[in-house]
Order: sequence, then structure tokens, then C-alpha cells
Amino acid sequence: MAFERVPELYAAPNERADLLEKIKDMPSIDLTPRQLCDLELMMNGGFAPLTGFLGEDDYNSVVETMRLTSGALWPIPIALDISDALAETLTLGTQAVLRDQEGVPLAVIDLEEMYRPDKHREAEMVYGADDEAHPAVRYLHHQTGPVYLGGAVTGIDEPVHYDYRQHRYTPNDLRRMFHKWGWRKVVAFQTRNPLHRAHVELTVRAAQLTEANLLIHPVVGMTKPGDVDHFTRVRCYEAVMRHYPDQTTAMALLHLAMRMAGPREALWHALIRRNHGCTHFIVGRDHAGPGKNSQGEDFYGPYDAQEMVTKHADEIGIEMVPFQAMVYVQERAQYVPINEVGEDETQLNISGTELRRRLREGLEIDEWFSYPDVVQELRKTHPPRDQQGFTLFFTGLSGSGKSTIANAVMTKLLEAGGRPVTLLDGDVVRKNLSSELSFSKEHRDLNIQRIGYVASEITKNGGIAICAPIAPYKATRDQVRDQIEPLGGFLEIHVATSLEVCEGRDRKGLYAKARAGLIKEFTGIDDPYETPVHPELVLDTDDTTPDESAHKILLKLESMGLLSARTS
Ligand code: PPS
Repeated sequence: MAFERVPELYAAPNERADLLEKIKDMPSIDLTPRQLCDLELMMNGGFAPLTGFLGEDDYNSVVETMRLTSGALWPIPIALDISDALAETLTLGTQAVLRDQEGVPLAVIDLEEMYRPDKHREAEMVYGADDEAHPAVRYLHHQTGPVYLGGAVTGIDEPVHYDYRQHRYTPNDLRRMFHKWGWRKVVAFQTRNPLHRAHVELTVRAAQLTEANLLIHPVVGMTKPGDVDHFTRVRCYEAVMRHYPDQTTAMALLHLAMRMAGPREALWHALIRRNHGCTHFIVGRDHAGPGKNSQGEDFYGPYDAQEMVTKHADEIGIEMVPFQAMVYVQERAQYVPINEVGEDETQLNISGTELRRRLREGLEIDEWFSYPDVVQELRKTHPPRDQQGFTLFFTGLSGSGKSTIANAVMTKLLEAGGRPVTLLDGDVVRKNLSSELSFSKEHRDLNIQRIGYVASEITKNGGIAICAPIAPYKATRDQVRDQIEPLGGFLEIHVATSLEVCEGRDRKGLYAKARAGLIKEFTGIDDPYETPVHPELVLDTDDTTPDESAHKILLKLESMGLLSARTS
């Protein structure tokens, strides 16, 4: 007996050749990473019954009622958003080719409808609030194009993935495998986080309860901004898989772009897992929750998602397995659902924030919490603070002493060793990276953005970047901070030598020239310097030698955990 296939949208082999000929005359639409995720699942049947991007009636119906106009349940609007400029070049009634970011043609869309969505209503209805603290609402208002395109899709090729091909399975791949293995009941577990013992206990219990096999089905398309990167997560999943009972559990990656839409998302996830051939789906506490809103409250109640799935239980074609959070009970040396913990028992748990703190500080992570091989993977990408990269970002007037102090501190860091050090001095950058730039506001900003970009790459890769430009504008300095802080350490160091002292020194004779009008837009003379508001350090060079300043910086680095005590 053959397995039951979910319909795919790919052209048959003979049509595919024709289509490749025809696309030569079609306009192209280059897809964003999120659209690529949507297209992939649409083409491979993960989004069945969708046969294309939603037209206006379907879109309105999904937004308002969570149903397509056909009546089928579908909670998340999937339209192809484009810019006004692109919309003007497209003609309804014709076709366009959908390409990936390298220009590879993936599908053809029939240009059936173009319409302008009411994004405020979409935010209210789909995400529960028009509040930009919600990542999907922020995306909707800042990244989603103003025009939506609807039309049937014919697939040409699957999007190419170079990473973890051995773990990627389409819905029909999984259906075929389940059939071959004789897995008649399969319970799916959705995740966007590394898995620890509590997850394994929870999923094994769910499988036992339903007498089903288990599919660990992590999302690797797009998850919540700030999540652990998927390379690290997949290595953790590979490690965790070794801890499941043999032959009972499989793992497959899902190239989904999550919306973090809580209850609607849970329903969507259930439908997607049904399409992947699963019979059961685990929904835990706060499923696909986006965190706090701008008032500091949760967007959704902790069990809203379970209620939503329950409400539609008889038509989703997959059974929900609701689950309580699992906690470790010290006295029993065992994990149990939180509602089964006795009053006199001690429950232990390590929150995500606490885990990140322990990783950052290189502290122990108990074996009751996670597996040593998972922790080892996490430590590789989350080294302790004193092994992470950082940026020293000096700012101050010309002649304030930035370069001298930067050189002094660089020498001390090189003496200490351990991390590569790069100095991006203002003058040196102007000669190399930014030789074509002037000192207009626009060009100064560009100069600082370039320095920020290079420093962010160095920091990300565990090195030390020492930047010493004037960087007179606060907004640009803040941009650099925002870019670097998530990747490692960032110290803004204001070299606060006064204009009088700088001008008095005038080592390069530039102040005299600026006063004489020979140099225009000179910082402090006829161009502003915006004093840093909350720098990590302010250095006063009037009564401090460069060597002392360098020491102050090392002490600050140590207090921030960025240097081990021995270095300073
Ligand atoms: S900025 O504003 O951050 O892009 O400036 P920066 O790249 O650090 O370049 C500052 C050096 O260029 C010389 N110079 C000027 N500085 C300020 N304003 C004007 N108009 C100007 N023209 C040339 C000056 O030598 C600066 O070097 P430092 O080391 O700061 O003295």
C-alpha cells in the first residue's frame, strides 16, 4: 500500500522545461528570506491547502475569521508583499518568476490580484495588538511592502540549502519514511530553542501517553530575533537525539518563518505538522509567545494557544497533546509536570536568562538541567565573557589624545595576548577605508558606519577592535553600539580633553587653519561635537598620562568581565 501524499505545487518534469523557456520573458520578483520560507512550504505541501499567495478575499477572510473563502481553516495570512515601485512594473493577468537571493528561479506566480492591505487591522486581528513590541508587527510595519500580490504558484525547483541537508525532509519525504518504518502514530514537537533534559522528558512522556513515535521538528527558517542561531541549535539537537530511546525518535528541520503569533501560530503549526504526516502535536505553555508588549505585559495568556487548538480540534486533522511545563523535583531526582509537584517538594529550574548568564560567566551548568554534550555545543558559541570579542570605541575632538591612548591600550592588550587586536585609528581609516570621504555630516556618518561594520565583524569573531575616530554625532555612535553589543563587549570611551586644550596643543596645526578659514567643517570650530551621554568611561587627559588612561580602561574591561583578572 502506498503512503498518502500531500499535494505539491511543482510543475511536472515535461512542464518544467517549458516553464524554464517561458520565464526568460517574465518580470522577476526577488524574494526576501521570509518569502522564501513561505514559498518553500507552499510548494512542498507544508502549507496545504494553499495553492498560491492569498488574493484579497482570502486574505480578508483569513485575517477576520482564520479561514480561507473555501471555509478551510488557515490562521496566518500568506501574501506576497512587494514595493510600490515593483507593483508599477507588473501587469495583472500575466506571470512573474520568483527568484531566490542569488537569482535562481524557483517558481512562477500568476499575477491575479494586487491590493493594499490595512496593516493596522492585520496587526490587531492576527497578532492581537498593533504594538511594535511584537516582532511580527514590527516586521509588518517596517519590512513588509505596501502592496500584496495574490496568485497561484507553480514550482520549478526546491530552494537550495547548503546547511544540514541530511536533516531536511519535505512533508512527503516524512510521510514516505513514516510509512516505510511503520510509524502509524507520530507526535511532533515544535521548537526554536536548544533542547535540554526537561524537553526530552516532556517529549518522551508525550510519546508514551499517545503510544506514538516522536518527531523532533525544530524550526530553522526564521525564529524570534535574538534566538540562538540555528547552526548551534542543530548541533545541540544532534547531541540530544543520542539521549532518546533507540528507534523511537526522528528529527527533521522545518524551514518555516515563524510569526510568534501565539494561539493562531499554534493552530498553524498543528496544520503544518498534519501536512507532514504527523498524527499528534505537542502544545505547551505559551506556545510561540512573542514576549512582553510595550506595557510590559504578555501578549497572550499562557494557555490561550492550547484553548485555540482545542476549539478547532475536530477539523484540524491532528490531535493536540497539551503539556504542562516540566520541572525537576530535587527530592525525587526526577522531572515531573509542574502541576504534579507536591507542596513540600523542591522544584528546580534554570530559566533561559539564567542559562545565558552561566554561559557568559563560564559557570557550571548542572547535569540535572542539561546533557554535557549539549552544554559543550552551547559553550562553543557562547564563550565566557573573557573569551568574547569586544570593541573599544574612542570618541573625542581632534588632538584630544584618542590615538595615543588607543595605542597604549593596544600594546597592553597585545602583551596580555589571547585575542587578536585591530586598531582602526581615525587618520588611518581615512587613508584606507574612507579615502574618498569628506567631513560633511553625511560622509562622517558613513565613515563611522564603516568603522562600526568592521569592528562588529572583528567582535563577532572573538577579536578586539580599537576604534579612534572623532565620531562627533551621538546618533551614529548609538547605531554602532546597537550593532556591536549583541555580538560581544562594547565600550564607548570619551576622551574629554577640552577644546581649549586641544587647540592649545594643535599638534597638526589644523585648528589654526580652521580658525583662518582654510579648513571648513572642523569639529569644535565650525562643526558640532555632541558630548556622549552615557559612555562607559570618560578620560580626562589634563591630569592623567596615557599610561594611566590605558590602565583605567583595562580595569573597566575587567569589571565588565571582558578580561580575566590576570590580564589587568
Ligand atoms: S569623523 O568625524 O569621525 O569622521 O572624523 P575622523 O575620521 O576621525 O577624522 C578626523 C581626522 O581628520 C583630520 N581632519 C579633520 N577633523 C575634523 N574636522 C575636519 N574638518 C577635519 N579635516 C581633517 C584630523 O586630523 C582628525 O584626526 P585626529 O586624529 O582626530 O586629530
